[in-house]
Amino acid sequence: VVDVVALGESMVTFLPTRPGRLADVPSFERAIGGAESNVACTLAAAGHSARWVGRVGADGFGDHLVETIGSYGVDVSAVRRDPARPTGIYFRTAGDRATDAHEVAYYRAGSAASAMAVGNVDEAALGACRVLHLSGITAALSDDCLALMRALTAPRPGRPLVSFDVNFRPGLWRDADGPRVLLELARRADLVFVGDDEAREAWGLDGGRAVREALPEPRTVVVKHGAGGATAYDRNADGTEDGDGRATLVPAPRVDVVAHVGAGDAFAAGFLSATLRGLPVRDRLRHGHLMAAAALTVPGDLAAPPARDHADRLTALDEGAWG
Ligand code: KDG
Repeated sequence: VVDVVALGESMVTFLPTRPGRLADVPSFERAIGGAESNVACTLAAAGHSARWVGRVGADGFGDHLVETIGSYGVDVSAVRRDPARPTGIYFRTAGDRATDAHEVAYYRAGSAASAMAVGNVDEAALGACRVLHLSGITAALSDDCLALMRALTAPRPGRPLVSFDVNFRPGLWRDADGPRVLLELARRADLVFVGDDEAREAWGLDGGRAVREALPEPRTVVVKHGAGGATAYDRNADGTEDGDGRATLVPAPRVDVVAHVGAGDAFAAGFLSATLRGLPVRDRLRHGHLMAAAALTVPGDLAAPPARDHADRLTALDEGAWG
């Protein structure tokens, strides 16, 4: 039984070598992206067993993804190669450090990953795990991918803990259905991550309490407030919520942001790592923030997470150190 299985599209990412509009950037550096494999890589780097289930082309970019993600210690044996479809790629601009406003150009329509479907993913590889990590991006890729997401989030005996990062990407949804579909999938998960900006944009919901009210089913809902920290609504076994129904808000450490990309994935990885270790909700949030801080201070998606004993010492600091 592996700790975490993450399913989703990974892409070769092209990061700009200088700031500016996409139209003006003269050259790019190759990196890897993919929200779900980012979570798997960070968890593997943090000492957990992790598997990525995905589909890439039978091309050099596909080789690069499988080899690089594998080099983090992630099990890539269930990744399928599609001889008829290419590996998705995307280009991005550096973006604004404060607001994260940036441009993205995706070349992923008709990608190998968009052909993932019930029936062509390795079912055995998706079982036998403690956590199955998914994101709303997959649901936007194609009708087959959406059907797969519905199957994976359906209630069934022996289901692992289903973790769902909403990851609303307006540019990927082919119609106006995205927000409704994302809400439907989130309600079927056990653990949901969502930014308060996403909740506002997708669902018109303002603030964590409104999000929790719209998502009463998942055991845990984590609402992220960017630099303002994150709030977890976590139900106890008796149906009550931690702190007599109050939420647990943990402020984020202040960091000198290089790029926001990948921070949400790192946060999810830190929260999941602490969840797998049975830590209390405050420490799960703190571990999320520490891994996000590492990702915020590098240009690409992935940063080396702090060593476990170091992270444990930092999360054990008193409230004063955490603002
Ligand atoms: O979370 C980082 C991702 O946005 C990036 O790696 C690309 O998965 C990606 C997406 O579809 O936006």
